[in-house]
Amino acid sequence: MTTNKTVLEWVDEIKSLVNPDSVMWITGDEAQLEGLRAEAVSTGELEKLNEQLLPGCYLHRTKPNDVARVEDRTFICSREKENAGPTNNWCDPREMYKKLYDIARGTYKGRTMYIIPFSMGPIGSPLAKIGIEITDSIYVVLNMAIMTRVGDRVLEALGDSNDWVRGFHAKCDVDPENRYICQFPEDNAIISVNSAYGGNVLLGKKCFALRIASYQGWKEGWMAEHMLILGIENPRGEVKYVAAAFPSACGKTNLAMMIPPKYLRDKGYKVWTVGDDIAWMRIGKDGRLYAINPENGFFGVAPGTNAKSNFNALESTKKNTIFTNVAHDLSNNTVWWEGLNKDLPQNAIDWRGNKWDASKFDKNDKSTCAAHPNSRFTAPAVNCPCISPEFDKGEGVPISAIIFGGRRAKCTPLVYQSKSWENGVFVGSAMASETTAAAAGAVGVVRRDPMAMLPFCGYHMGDYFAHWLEMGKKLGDKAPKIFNVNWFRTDDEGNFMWPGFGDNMRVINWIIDRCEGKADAVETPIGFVPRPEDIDLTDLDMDIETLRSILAVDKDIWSKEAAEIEEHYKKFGDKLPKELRNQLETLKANLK
Ligand code: OXD
Ligand code: MN
Repeated sequence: MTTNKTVLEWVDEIKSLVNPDSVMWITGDEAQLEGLRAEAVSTGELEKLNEQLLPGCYLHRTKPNDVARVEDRTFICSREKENAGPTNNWCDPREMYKKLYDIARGTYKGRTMYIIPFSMGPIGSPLAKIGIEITDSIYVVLNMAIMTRVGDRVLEALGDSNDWVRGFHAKCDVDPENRYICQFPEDNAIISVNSAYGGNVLLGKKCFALRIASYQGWKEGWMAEHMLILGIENPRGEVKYVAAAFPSACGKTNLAMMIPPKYLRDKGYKVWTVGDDIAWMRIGKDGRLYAINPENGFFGVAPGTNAKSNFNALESTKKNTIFTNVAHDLSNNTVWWEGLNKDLPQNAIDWRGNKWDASKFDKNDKSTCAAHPNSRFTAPAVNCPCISPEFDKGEGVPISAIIFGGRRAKCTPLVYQSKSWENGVFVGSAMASETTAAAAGAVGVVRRDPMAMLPFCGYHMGDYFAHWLEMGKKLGDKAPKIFNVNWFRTDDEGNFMWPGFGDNMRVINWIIDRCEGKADAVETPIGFVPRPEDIDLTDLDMDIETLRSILAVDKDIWSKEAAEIEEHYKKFGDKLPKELRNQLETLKANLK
């Protein structure tokens, strides 16, 4: 426990609001967590999986109405509406506190109130921050114990400080009509009610590490970004780090854990995972940008994960993992999901808890799936075979390149380098992805998702762009170089033209060579694009003409793109930094 008055007062306030039967402080002791696992198994909240095949692993099912983040019920409750900006839902904080307290009042009756002290980032790291989550869900406690560092050590590190984030979660009746995920940036506070699904209730993740932290970063001069962090070791043993932001469904976890092609492995290239979802970045003493992954585990999408698509992610899930909404294979008490392998389980329970009929499975009809398309694994980062030796150190890793990307069938080339930091911020601000058949709604619709932060920026996005520009000024010539990639160019029949997965390493190598001034490129209206011969195609069944075509920048397509960016920019009004408007004008002029 703690003597920190700010903590004790808040805990008392929430306790008298929710009226629990009992209170438990999470200490971080394994024995305490083991007791909670046993309790959750006894109530059916968790099912214990095969101890030989999946030691320490459990299965959980959420309510069918509670399977994903809910952007339409997520609010940034800044005091002034203007500060939430045009891309967030906003509500007056006084009104929202009242509404949420009314919803949560008395709802812990008959339940335990768990108090979880947690650190985002290695405890004591200068880049780490502390939070406390109160919850009535054992599932939340056990997931937070994987995704963050929890327990007494955190309270010791906090001491008497008031610099911590208040996270309050109440499951209530898991009623979608009264579900709210609210951030109060000026109060360092988060309240989440009526959900029990990961992204809405593991408050350290999107709510704190992105929405609240992006606001803190703006005020304190650092950056909280929706980025993976990857280390690439060359045969001389030198490791260079890149951070990359892609919208959902663009393969962030895959890139974070990729396995290089054999010819590169044979030469001695290695890949190290620092993070797969979030990067906190600060300027270090030497003036470079340093990044940590504030998380301690992976909350990854299960469907599509297999030994070929992401061997390292699959390995990470083999022990001490919590699976949510995947199928339960009763033949050996393990788990299964679409894309794991071709052996459809013949004796399985689907994610809704019903017997699954493999003979009715149609891969184009989501309603016949055994696992929910957004089913997840919560796996400890230490399980990952390629976890970086720097992961736990806390000093952060120096970032050489920042990579943006999205899913674009025709427009964006395989890779290009921006012409400057400002130009790179422009590229990030215009980032977009085309919807796939995997998501609800029309296919091929372009969704603008600046820096992949659209649902995660805790303040006005115009101010966020200005903050990026400001960071670039501070970094000067030590700033990482900014690139854009697109693994998803298609031919006229709609087939992907680039193999992706581990072969993306060929592109990453060009990026690193560019950072070191070693690789060639040609200047185009949008930035520097490699010549086809600059990308190493060793052992790849791809002709140079195909590569040339996916590196091409089509002026007509880009003129339409510039017009769309102009439209996209309108919503930021006066807050759009003039540097970005100038960048757009320069692009238009370059395309003439
Ligand atoms: C995630 C997301 O779950 O970005 O990481 O939606
Ligand atoms: Mn994410």
